[in-house]
Amino acid sequence: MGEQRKWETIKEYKDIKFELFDGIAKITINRPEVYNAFRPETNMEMIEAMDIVRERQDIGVVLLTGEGDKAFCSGGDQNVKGVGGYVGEDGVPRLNVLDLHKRIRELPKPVIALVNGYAIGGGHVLHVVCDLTIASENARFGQTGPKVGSFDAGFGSSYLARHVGQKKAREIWFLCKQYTAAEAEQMGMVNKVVPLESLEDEGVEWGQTIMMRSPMAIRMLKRGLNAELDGQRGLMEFAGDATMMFYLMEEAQEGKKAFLEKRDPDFKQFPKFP
Ligand code: S0N
Repeated sequence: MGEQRKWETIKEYKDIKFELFDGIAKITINRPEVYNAFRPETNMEMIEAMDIVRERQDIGVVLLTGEGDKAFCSGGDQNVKGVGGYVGEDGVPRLNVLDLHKRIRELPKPVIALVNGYAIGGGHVLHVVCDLTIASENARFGQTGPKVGSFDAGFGSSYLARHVGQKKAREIWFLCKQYTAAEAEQMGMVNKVVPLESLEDEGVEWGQTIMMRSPMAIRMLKRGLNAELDGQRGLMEFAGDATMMFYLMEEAQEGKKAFLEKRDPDFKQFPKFP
C-alpha cells in the first residue's frame, strides 16, 4: 500500500504535472490552492499532454488526478470566470475544457480518473468523460452548474446519463447535491472505491493490466463504445481505425504496389469472407 515509485517527468508545465512510470502517463492538476480548479492554461497544458500521449509508442494508459488529498478538480476557476468564458492570461475568454473532453474521448488509449477528493462542477464532468474512474473513500461527487450559473449539456449530461440513467442524471444536475464515493459507485459512475493511500497503487495496477492486453483490441473497444454516443464523429473515428487496420493487410498493399509497378492490381487472390 502507498508504494513509492519513481515517476519520471515527461514535460514541465505550470499548472499540471506530467509524468511517466512503466508505460503509464500520469497527469496531475497541480493547483491545490483552488482545489485543482482549471483555468484556460490548465486545459491547454492537459490537451498538449494528451497529444503527447497519443504520439508516444511507449505510453499505453493515462491516469488523471489532482494534487493533494482534498480535490480531484473543482471545475472552472471562479477567479477567472469572465463574460463568455474563463479568461486566460491573454485576456481571451474560453470554454476550452470542452476541447479536453474531446481529446480524452478521441485518445485511442484508456484514461483512468483517480478521484482523490472533490470532483465537483466541471471537475465532475472531467471524471465522467474518462474511460474509467477509481475513487478514494473520501471522494465527493456533484454538479453545481445551476447553483453557480453554468451547465454542461454535452458529455457532462448525456454521457453521465449513460452511466447512472436519465432520472439520476437529472437529479444530479437539477438538485446540485453532493454524493459520497460509495453512492457514486452504487450509481455506476465509479468503477471502484479504495482507501486514499491505495488510490495510485490501484490506478497503476489497472494500467499495468491494460498494458498487457492487445492495444488494437482496447483501441477498437473504446472507439465502438464511444461511437454509440458520438454520432457521425464517433463513426469517423471508428472508420478511420478500420482503414488503418486495412492498411496493415496484404490486400491494401497490393493496390499500392500495383500502382507503383504500373500494372493492374490482382485483388482476386484475396478471400471473400462469408
Ligand atoms: C469543492 C467545494 C465543495 C469544497 O468546499 P470546502 O471544503 O468548503 O472548501 P472551500 O473553502 O470552498 O474551498 C477551498 C479553497 O479552494 C477554493 N476553490 C474551490 N473551488 C474553486 C473554484 N472552482 N474556483 C476557484 N477557487 C476554488 C476556495 O475558494 C477556497 O480557497 P480559499 O481557502 O483561498 O478561500 C467548494 O469549494 C466548491 O463548491 N467549489 C466551487 C465548485 C464550483 O462551483 N465549480 C465551478 C462549476 N462550474 C464549472 O466548473 C464550469 C465548467 C465549464 O467550464 C464548462 C463549460 C461548458 C461546458 C462544460 C463545462 C464543464 O462543466 O466542464
